[in-house]
Amino acid sequence: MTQIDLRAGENLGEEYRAKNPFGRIPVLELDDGSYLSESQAICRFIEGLHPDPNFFGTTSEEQAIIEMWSRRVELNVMMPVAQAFRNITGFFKDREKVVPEWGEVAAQAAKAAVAIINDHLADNEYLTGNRYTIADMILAITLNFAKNVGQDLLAAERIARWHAQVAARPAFA
Ligand SMILES: N[C@@H](CCC(=O)N[C@@H](CS)C(=O)NCC(=O)O)C(=O)O
Repeated sequence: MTQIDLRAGENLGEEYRAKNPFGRIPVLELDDGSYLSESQAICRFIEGLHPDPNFFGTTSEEQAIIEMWSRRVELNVMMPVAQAFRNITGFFKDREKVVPEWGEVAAQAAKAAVAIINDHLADNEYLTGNRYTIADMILAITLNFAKNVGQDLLAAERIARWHAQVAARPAFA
């Protein structure tokens, strides 16, 4: 594993951008020397190598439902949380324009999305029903990150119940 120093902008240099032109971590180097980025694509590749246990679905219907939830979480929770973090703290002000007001709007958007998910969890043990999937992983990691950067989105009752269940999984810990 190679650590990339984000604060120093190592991910923005020519060497790293040859691996991922978008300059984001993580990147997985494959045996043939090619590179894969985007966390979900990397996870899907790993599941292909180790299909059991399954986290991306088996039937096409189940795969579609899991992807629906993964996309809902990434687009409606992860992106706003990241935008709030970046624009409120100015953490990456050396490389992008920071708009604090936009950060506040994004933080509210993340809260609103989590409230919708909290309602959904009234009738569902996990995001896609009765089993843990990649969609739950993405949401749990997003909410842990949010908490670490001062956006606590874990308080709602069903979110708290669901998060405790996920956090109790040995692999998650
Ligand atoms: N959609 C991408 C997001 C990757 C991403 O935004 N990574 C952040 C850190 S978690 C990053 O590399 N930030 C450095 C920068 O923006 O310069 C994924 O799922 O892998």
